Amino acid sequence: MKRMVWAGLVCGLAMTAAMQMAEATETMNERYRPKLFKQFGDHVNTPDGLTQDRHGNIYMSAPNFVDPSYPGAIMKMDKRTGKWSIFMTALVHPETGRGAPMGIEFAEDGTLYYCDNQYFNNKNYKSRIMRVVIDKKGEPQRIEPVVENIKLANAVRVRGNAIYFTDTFFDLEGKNLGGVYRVPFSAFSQCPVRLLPKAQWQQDPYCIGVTETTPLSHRKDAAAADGMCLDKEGNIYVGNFGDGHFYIMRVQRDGSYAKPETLIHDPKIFPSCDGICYYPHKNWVIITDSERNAVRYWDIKAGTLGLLWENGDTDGADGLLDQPCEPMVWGDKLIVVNFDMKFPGLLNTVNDNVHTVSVIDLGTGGCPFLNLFR
Ligand SMILES: [Ca+2]
Ligand SMILES: [Ca+2]
Ligand SMILES: [Ca+2]
Repeated sequence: MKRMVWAGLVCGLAMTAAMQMAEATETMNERYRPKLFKQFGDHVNTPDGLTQDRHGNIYMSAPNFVDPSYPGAIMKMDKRTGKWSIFMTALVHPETGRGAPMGIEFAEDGTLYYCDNQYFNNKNYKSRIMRVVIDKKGEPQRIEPVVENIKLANAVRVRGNAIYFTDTFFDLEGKNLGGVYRVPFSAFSQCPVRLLPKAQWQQDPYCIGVTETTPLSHRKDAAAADGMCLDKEGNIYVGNFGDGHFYIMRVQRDGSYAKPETLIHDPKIFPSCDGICYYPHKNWVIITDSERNAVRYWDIKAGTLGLLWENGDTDGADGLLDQPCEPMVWGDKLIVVNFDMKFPGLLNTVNDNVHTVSVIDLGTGGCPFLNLFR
């Protein structure tokens, strides 16, 4: 009898604690409830990457994998009018006949760089980093490859005199590796740089870090390095798509980078890292979790993982997350693109025909539109 009373009491206490926690989480979340920022027609059926120019205009890539009858394109939203238009269609790869822009970012000189992810068309090193030369009026003039021989070019960042990008698959026997690359502008001033084949990654002067995925049993996804960003000190953050393993690469005094060091590897809490971005005001790295329809953040100073929002399976018409991929701080808002291209084991079950971008109000204290700490 006594035991039963104790059991009841303990159970009651646990329930109260759980309810309080649920309430606390609910309160925290409601402030960050995503709203619909933009819904596209089928010409943008698989949106992915995000960036902004110095005026705060938004650019979003659409590789259009789900319905390839539409070309890969980069869309632009004019900040002043809020109107979206096609900025450019992506350069088609001569062998695959497709252009598939993913990660995008502007250099300070106004050149736009983007990842051309050919891996879903051809796994044999067809992906590239592309450069879009833009004229004084802001119109694209020409597109050319600057780095070739990539497996799956995913995220790109531009900092100082170099570009940084991730390659999500190495496809080497027995290990599920992905990499972080740094290529200085000077290396492609005359002609494109070619990376070494992955079997020789240790000799590749441009490979500055390697990450490894331990596939989860419910997903069996070996995808490694996906999202990447830098903080204001120049440290690099990178996370794996397949298992959420999240790393820092600390910048050294001579400007080189230390090997990736684990910050979080706990797939029960955080099982998939897609895009990440830096939020200077709070010194956070904002992270999308593709499996759980969640936006998380790494608080750099506290060394803790937090949750901004998560929701169940949805088509996204109400602005909720539908397999979020790239996040971007834009003024006092967080813009989140919804990839909506299901892989086994993700919450997202349907590549529905509602193609959306979400917005989360960060409250006061966003960052300037020209965000050099992307
Ligand atoms: Ca990505
Ligand atoms: Ca959707
Ligand atoms: Ca969906």
